[in-house]
Amino acid sequence: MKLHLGKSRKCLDNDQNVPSYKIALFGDEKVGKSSILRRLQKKSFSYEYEPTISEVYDISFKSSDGLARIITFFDTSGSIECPPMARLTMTKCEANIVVYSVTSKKSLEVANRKLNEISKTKGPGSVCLLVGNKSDVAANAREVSFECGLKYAVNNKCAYLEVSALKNINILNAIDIVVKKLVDLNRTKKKVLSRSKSDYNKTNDKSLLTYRRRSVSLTQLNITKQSEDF
Ligand SMILES: Nc1nc2c(ncn2[C@@H]2O[C@H](COP(=O)(O)OP(=O)(O)OP(=O)(O)O)[C@@H](O)[C@H]2O)c(=O)[nH]1
Ligand SMILES: [Mg+2]
Repeated sequence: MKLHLGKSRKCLDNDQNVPSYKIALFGDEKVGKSSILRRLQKKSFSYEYEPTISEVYDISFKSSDGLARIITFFDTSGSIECPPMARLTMTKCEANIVVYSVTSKKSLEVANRKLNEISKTKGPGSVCLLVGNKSDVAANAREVSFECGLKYAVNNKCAYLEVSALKNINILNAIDIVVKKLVDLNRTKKKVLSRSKSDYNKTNDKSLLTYRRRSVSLTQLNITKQSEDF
């Protein structure tokens, strides 16, 4: 599977046909959310830690289906809690990625709470991915096994992947999984919409007439009632 990161949004702005998605990253502080985005955007890594307040990046992403898409990533703060802001970001984004670090059991608990919040805010069936970052660390530095992370993902009914921003392992795959899910969801939505449209067209005109007649008589009733009030 070959995945690419292409031109920046500025180069693609005029192309109306480029589909776009909004994806947010949530998770405890220092789990590596910004490092994952840095890996995607700049293809680099830094050991330095700079806490994020709130950042938005437009990144052009060519997924395994060969299509380029512009993805607006919302990088959130792991240390500053602002539930209304977080809910707003969750709502406006089509997909949410929740990151924990395999070196911190506490960060998995934080991720679990976020997944619950996302499910409550977005409803069941929203596109969500649980990501265990820092998979490059030595076995004795791990606090969370692959299986343990998977259990949390299964309980929360979301996709799951271990990644490393440092070693560039599974970063593009993670985004590809999310994009695929979004494409599938949009396809299903379109199918349902066109099916309900054709069902509507198939319903005989009689019922439409009855409905119109009823609405007329209701309007008349209203008028009568109003005139009674005077
Ligand atoms: N070993 C290892 N260290 C990583 C990896 N990703 C990030 N780090 C380090 O973890 C620290 C925190 O990374 P950030 O990307 O700033 O974490 P964050 O989740 O954005 O943190 P906040 O902005 O505070 O929420 C930095 O020192 C990174 O160098 C990784 O894949 N492996
Ligand atoms: Mg950050």
